Amino acid sequence: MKILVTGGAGFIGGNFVHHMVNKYPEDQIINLDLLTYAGNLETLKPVEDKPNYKFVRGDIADRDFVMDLFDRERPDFVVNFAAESHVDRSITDPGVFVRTNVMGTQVLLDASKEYGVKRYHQVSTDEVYGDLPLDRPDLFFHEDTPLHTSSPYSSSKASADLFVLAYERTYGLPVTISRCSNNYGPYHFPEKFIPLIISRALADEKIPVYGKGNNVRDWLHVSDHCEAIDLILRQGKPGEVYNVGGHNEKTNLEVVKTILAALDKPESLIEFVTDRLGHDLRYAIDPTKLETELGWKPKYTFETGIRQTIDWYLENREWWENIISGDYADYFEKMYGEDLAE
Ligand code: NAD
Ligand code: TDX
Repeated sequence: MKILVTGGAGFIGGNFVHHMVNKYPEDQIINLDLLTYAGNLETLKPVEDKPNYKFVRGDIADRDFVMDLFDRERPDFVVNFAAESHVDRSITDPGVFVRTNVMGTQVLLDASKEYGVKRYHQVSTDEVYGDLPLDRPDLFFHEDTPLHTSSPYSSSKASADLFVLAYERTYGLPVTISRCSNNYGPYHFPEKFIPLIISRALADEKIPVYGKGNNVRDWLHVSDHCEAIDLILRQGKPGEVYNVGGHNEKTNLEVVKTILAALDKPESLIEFVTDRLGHDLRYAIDPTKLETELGWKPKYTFETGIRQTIDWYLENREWWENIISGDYADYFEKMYGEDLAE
């Protein structure tokens, strides 16, 4: 079996490539990634010499390039992780989110249709459902919860989902979609909340918390997400959407305090800063369908997962210190400069 993974030099795609290359030595894994600021070949070092792995640099929105690649490689399965993924960046520069997340997905769908792939899997997000109120802990996102997006990022992901489902209904393309809650774990780019906390706390630097820090996210370890996608790819029903989440809801403040305590750092590092525009209040996934129909079960609790993640960042300083000292430093200054000024 030949599996084309897009966005495999990013956080979740990279973890998924590791998972697939190691678990299925008889399958061929092709990793197509543009290597934007978020793509990092260092993440692929552990698998780059494996005989069942190949890297191709390219843009999923470049139709001629993608069609040529499909013509050459004839993949059986396509798993699309490639995306612009950071909500804050979508607020300052929405255009590239439409290009990659919507138009790129549509190009991949056309190629999958043209070359008869057996399964196209779209990696989506719980953010397509919008948010839930903080005072209704009884409410959860189900697969049939209406799409109700808040940010340019989530709007682009929801648009892509609609195209994916349209290609199933209109052309009979065998598609599946997974909508996962917030991931954390190894190789997470330090612009995102958890690696940002760990890397800044280790340097005794202020940690920016938006608003009052009472927004709630539902955290899932990235390896549990990878297992879910693998399962859906092999056993999921074409045309179906599967929610992925492990019931690990935490306020942002709880997350910061947990990490500071684990690193033995003071809470005085917390700095409340201007809130994100349109900031979603609460995400919470109901994963019952995936659990009952496909037998998925997460291996990590938040407590075991965050410990593993902190240890990984302690043991792999070079990976994230290289990022922090590069172009990312300019982004951080523009994003938080005034808020975190002494
Ligand atoms: P990421 O930003 O770490 O990685 C994205 C990757 O896509 C990078 O390697 C980048 O180089 C590549 N890429 C970007 N534009 C491209 C293009 N035009 N052509 C080819 N490659 C391109 O993202 P992530 O956090 O790993 O998220 C992966 C996917 O999972 C995204 O689709 C995201 O919406 C979804 N998702 C993320 C989370 C989360 O918590 N991070 C949760 C649910 C779903
Ligand atoms: O500096 C910060 N301070 C802060 O308080 C940052 C970067 C974030 N936050 C808050 C905003 C959110 O409530 O922390 C929470 C998590 O923020 P992010 O890491 O930016 O994630 P989020 O916006 O929840 O989106 C993530 O989960 C769903 C991923 O980035 C998306 O790609 C995924 O679809």
